[in-house]
Amino acid sequence: MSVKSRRSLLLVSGALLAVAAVAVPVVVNTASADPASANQPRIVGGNKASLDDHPYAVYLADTGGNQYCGAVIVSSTAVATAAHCAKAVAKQDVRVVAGREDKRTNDGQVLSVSKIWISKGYNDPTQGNDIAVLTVRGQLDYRPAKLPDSGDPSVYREGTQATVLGWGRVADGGDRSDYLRSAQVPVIGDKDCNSDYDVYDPKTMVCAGYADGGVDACQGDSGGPLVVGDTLIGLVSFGDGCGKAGKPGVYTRVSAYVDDIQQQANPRLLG
Ligand code: 4AZ
Repeated sequence: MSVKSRRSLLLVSGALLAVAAVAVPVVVNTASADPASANQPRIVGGNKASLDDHPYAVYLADTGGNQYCGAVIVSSTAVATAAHCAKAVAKQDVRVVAGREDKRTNDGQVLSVSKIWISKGYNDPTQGNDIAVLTVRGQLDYRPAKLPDSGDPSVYREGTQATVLGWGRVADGGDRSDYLRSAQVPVIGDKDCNSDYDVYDPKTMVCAGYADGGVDACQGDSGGPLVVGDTLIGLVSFGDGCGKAGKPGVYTRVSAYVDDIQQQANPRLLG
C-alpha cells in the first residue's frame, strides 16, 4: 500500500471501493534509463514470469474475478498475504486463484476461503505485522513456498538477491499486468532502510530494492511473495510510490511469523 494513498483508502466506505483502492499493483520498472533497470531488461520489457519456477505465487480476487492482491501458498490448505489485503474484504467475498499466470484465462483453480487469520498487533502497514493467512476450502494443487529457518538469518543479509512476484501495476499509477511478473531486488540493510523510512521496524519489516530505484513492487502486488530461491522471506507491504530513488519496497519480515504461519497452515499437525 502506498503511504500517500492510505488517507484516501480510509475515506472509502464499503468493501468494493476498498478493493478497488488496493487493486492496483504489480512488479514495475518506471525508469528505463536507470542503471538498475539496465540490468533488468526483462522487467523493463515486461516479460512474464513462469509459475513453473514459482508455483506458490497466487492472487486474490473479488467474486467478480478482479485481482486485487498477491498471496503465496504455504501449505495445501493455506496462503499467506498482507493483512491489509485480508482486511479489505469479507471472507465470503475473497477468491484465491492458483495456477493462473494470465488473468485472462481460466487456468488453474479458484478456491473460496473458510477462515482469515490476521496477525496480532496489525493496525496499518506502516506499523508492521502486515500479515494474514487465509485457509481455503478444498486443496491447493501447487507446491508451497518454503519458510525461512529462524536459526539462519543469512537470507536477510544486505545485498542478498531476492525475487518479487506479482500481477500489480507495471508503473506507479499505471496499468496492472495480465501476466505474472517478477523482478530481482537486493535486500537492503536495516540502517539504510531506516534512513529511507522513519516508520521502518527491523523486527517486522525488511526492505528490498536499489538505491537509484527503478525496480520494485507496486500497487496490486501487495501480499505477494519476496523469495530467495524457494524460501519466502517477505510479503509486499508498502512503499512511497513505486521504483523511486531512496524509497525501496517495504516487505513483511516473514521470519518473525513462522510459528504463526505454521499453526495456521497445518492446524492438524500443530494443534
Ligand atoms: C500498494 O499500494 C503498494 N513500491 C505496494 C508496494 C509498493 C507500493 C505500493 C512498493 O499496494
